[in-house]
Amino acid sequence: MSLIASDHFRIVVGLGKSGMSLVRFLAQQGVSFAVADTRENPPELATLRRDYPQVEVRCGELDVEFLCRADELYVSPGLALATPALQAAAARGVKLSGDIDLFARNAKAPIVAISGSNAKSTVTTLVGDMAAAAGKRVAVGGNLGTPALDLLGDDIELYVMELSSFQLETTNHLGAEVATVLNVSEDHMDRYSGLPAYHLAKHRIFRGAKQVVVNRQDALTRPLMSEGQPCWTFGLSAPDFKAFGLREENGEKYLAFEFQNLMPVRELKVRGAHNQANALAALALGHAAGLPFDAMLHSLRNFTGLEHRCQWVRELDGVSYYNDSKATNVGAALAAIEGLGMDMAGQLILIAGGDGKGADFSGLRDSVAQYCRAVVLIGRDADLIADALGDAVPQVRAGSLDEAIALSRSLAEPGDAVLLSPACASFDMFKNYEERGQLFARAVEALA
Ligand code: UMA
Ligand code: ADP
Repeated sequence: MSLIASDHFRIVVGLGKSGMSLVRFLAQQGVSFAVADTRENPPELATLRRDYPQVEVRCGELDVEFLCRADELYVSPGLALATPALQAAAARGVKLSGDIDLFARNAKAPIVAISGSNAKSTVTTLVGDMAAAAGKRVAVGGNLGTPALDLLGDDIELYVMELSSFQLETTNHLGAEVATVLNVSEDHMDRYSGLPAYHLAKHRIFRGAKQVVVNRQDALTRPLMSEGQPCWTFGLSAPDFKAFGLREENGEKYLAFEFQNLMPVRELKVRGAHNQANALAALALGHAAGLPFDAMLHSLRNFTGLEHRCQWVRELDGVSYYNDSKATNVGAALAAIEGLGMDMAGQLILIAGGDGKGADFSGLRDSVAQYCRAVVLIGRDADLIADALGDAVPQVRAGSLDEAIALSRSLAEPGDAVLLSPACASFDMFKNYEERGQLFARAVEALA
């Protein structure tokens, strides 16, 4: 039975992927609802008209009177709650909610909930793999892949959910079995008033959580108001009680839990210190969710990483090329620069730039100075990055990604690596980060 009131009227605001999953869910429950979207032609309009012709849909500027007909609005993560029409409706007593709230109310199996500025998709995928290796019927999605409501099923034994700050803004209660904010660094500063507002949104993930996982190296990942739940930690230092970390013994570095070495780090296929942290985070979450170590270690040994995340493309003239197009903020690029930089004898040629989303790039300066031979800048915010880096390292500009690759090749020396890790969104030059990464990989593969 669904936990959804049948006498309420609801409006789904936003008709993209998550909006369409709401439509399917609400229609299946047989409750009455309408749809609104600020766009004249939202992506799922044709599907809605074809499959649910009876549902009223309003496109274009949001009409407050129309919104106020609802008891509850399910707002797309793509729309800021600060949108004036939504605020006006809320002021008149309309409840603001989202797909994750509905999902949480209707999920019958435990939820592993994962947020953070970076590494969400990697850790979510890893925990999903671990659960599958342990023989669980697991559903994986949320901000990554399948929208939350489309995952619901009576036979599911575990949900592994990637949740963005946008989704968490409208999540009033989650009640996860275990929840984590993997790390917090500036992102989406074009949507939030500053880091505190962004941080606050992320921490809604802990509402009603039975257990929490905290990053020992990032104090901003600790729940603001602990409800006294069991707390597991992860970090690159040696672990203590209820902790996952790295321990070195006889010249060998291990992933370790408390005082037990689990597996040598060299058996991981993914590169860089940041990926070791990701493996430890996944172990902590899996352990809290009751997964056995043998299955978790089996998946870790086989995990080759996700596309566009520090992905090795090829080696040419002694230079390795890495596609880290998913690094759409400063924190992500820093992790890749430090993670790879620490692990290699040569230096990095960094290709960065794009749409900076209002970020402060000065945080890149020290690591770029330490690990990069040169930086090749592309895209709309190239000047902002150039100013922030100052004279830390030689810089050149490129008018296209192809030119950036050619310049990087000419700057690199044997033993170096060329790293596309833009610290920016891609929308000024590409359809999305996937297109940026694919074009990079294709151009690099074509180098003769
Ligand atoms: N939009 C409008 N008017 C509207 C509604 C949306 O202009 O009325 C615009 C906004 O610019 C918005 C964009 O359309 O950013 C997309 O909104 P949507 O409602 O069409 O989005 P969905 O297709 O439902 O996708 C959303 C998530 N998108 C965002 O949070 C922006 C997807 O995350 C998520 O996979 C999907 O729900 C299923 O849960 C994407 C994302 O970019 C991958 N997430 C951000 C990130 O990872 O950094 C947070
Ligand atoms: P998200 O889903 O949060 O965007 P991804 O797993 O897709 O996270 O990784 C995005 C980028 O974040 C990677 O390309 C890499 O540059 C960076 N990254 C990976 N692991 C970490 C980490 N542990 N800390 C900070 N940044 C990371």
